[in-house]
Amino acid sequence: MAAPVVTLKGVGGFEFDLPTGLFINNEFVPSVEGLTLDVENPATGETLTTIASAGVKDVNKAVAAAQAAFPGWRATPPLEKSKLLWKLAELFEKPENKQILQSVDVLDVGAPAAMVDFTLPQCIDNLRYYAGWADKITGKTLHVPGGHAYTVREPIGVCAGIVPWNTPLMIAMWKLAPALATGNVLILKMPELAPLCGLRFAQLIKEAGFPPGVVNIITGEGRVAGQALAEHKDIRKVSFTGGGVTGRKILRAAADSNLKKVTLELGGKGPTIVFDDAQFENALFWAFMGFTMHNGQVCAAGTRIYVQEGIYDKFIEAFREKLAATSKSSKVQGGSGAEGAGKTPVISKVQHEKIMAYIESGTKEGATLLGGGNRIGDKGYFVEETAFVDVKPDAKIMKEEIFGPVASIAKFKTEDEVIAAANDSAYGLNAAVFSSNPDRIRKVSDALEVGTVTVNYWGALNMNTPFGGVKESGFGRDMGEEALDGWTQVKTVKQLSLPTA
Ligand code: TXE
Repeated sequence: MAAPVVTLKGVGGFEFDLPTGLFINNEFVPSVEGLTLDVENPATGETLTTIASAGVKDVNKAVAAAQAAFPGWRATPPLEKSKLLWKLAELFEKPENKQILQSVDVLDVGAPAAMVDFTLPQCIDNLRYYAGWADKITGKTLHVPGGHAYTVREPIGVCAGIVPWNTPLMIAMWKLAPALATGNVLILKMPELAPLCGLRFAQLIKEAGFPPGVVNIITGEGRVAGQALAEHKDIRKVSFTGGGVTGRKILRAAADSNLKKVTLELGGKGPTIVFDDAQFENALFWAFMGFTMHNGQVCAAGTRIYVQEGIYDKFIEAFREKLAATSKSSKVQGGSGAEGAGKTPVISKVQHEKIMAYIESGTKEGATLLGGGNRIGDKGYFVEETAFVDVKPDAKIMKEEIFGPVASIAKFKTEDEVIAAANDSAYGLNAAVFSSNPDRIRKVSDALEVGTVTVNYWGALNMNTPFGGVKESGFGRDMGEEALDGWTQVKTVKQLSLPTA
């Protein structure tokens, strides 16, 4: 039995159909136990639609489908894999598909237009980049006493990708493209708060011609479907992007089941460091963008801003003006996020309440509010861009990932002082450094305990540069050649040279 199809209204009011089922073996099916999930529009708080929600039996079905598909996909010639990935990229590019994919991220994520304009091309680049890798997965030839050895990089088998809600389409493609290029089969678990893009790109997977079972896409609750994937004995690898609490649960489940391979990208508390010798307007632009982009619901958000004393007063004044200007326009346009214009909402009531509680804690712990700090409107989940100054190093808003548009600003004197402050964090995903002194840039970049440093800009995502964290930001890399390590395992073959008879 096929799952029902619903009709939704996209940005600008056009109508499109979307299947509501679990995508297993290239078919959309309802949950075996009849489980369903309501999907909310965060701009209004209203239910957008109801879709299937995977239970344990559905996860088992998806794993069985993937297992059956693995031998065939593994044996598929690399260039055939490339062609299918390339075809999927072409389908993403078709205007009608583009419009739907971007609309669903606006509908259930509440994503701003600027964000979907960035993420969709990123998805396409990723698919093409890894299409190019499919026939370049090579090993090494090594000399051993009395013979030789070689290594091959093999697929891991049935893998799972667990996707977060902030940029679900883009992060799903970060997992799908390298997983398939290296010969794995995949079950993608879309986030319960923003699952709709998964239903649309599932249709495109089928249209591109991927064999049944190679990609299975399930929607459902993390504590049920996600946990079942993490515990499954026949899944050999989980690639997870999300919060630290959930990341730890997945590691525990892997340890308690079959010791599956796990890679984790768990967000951060990125430092933005502005030296006196930085180009002022450039630094101001990126520092502001770094914590406001997508309402700060970005793992790489630059939410700790350190400014050197020589320009501190001028920088703070300019920052205050920017906040005031944004807040004014937010109030005029508040509530229009669903149409993709003006201020957009944060993902959910829970996230909104969490952000407001952090803002309250900032004032309670003695920081000074520079601007923002208020909820916008009484419908949906909108909040003003907010910044605090004089934030103490151990304040909650300086230490914890808020995942909202809240920046904590502090003054510093010396390079060594700011390096110590920037590294005084459990996280280590990324940092941004603003300076015009090459020696200083080199010294500070070397000393920062993070996976990525950007210099004189913020925002670290290109398909050919590896992205991931150190410390409690996790381990493993998305994008770049390095992501291939997480989707392959190395086999060594050794051979003695026997004397010829
Ligand atoms: O994410 P979860 P939540 C951070 C951010 C945010 C916090 C909590 O600080 O405020 O995490 O967000 C699935 N086993 N990030 O709770 O739970 C879930 O269904 C397996 C940073 O919404 O991490 C979804 O698909 N899977 C992050 C995915 O995990 C489980 C982006 C992410 O949800 C599961 C998002 C379980 N037991 C939040 N429980 C980043 N790194 O960018 C849930 N899931």
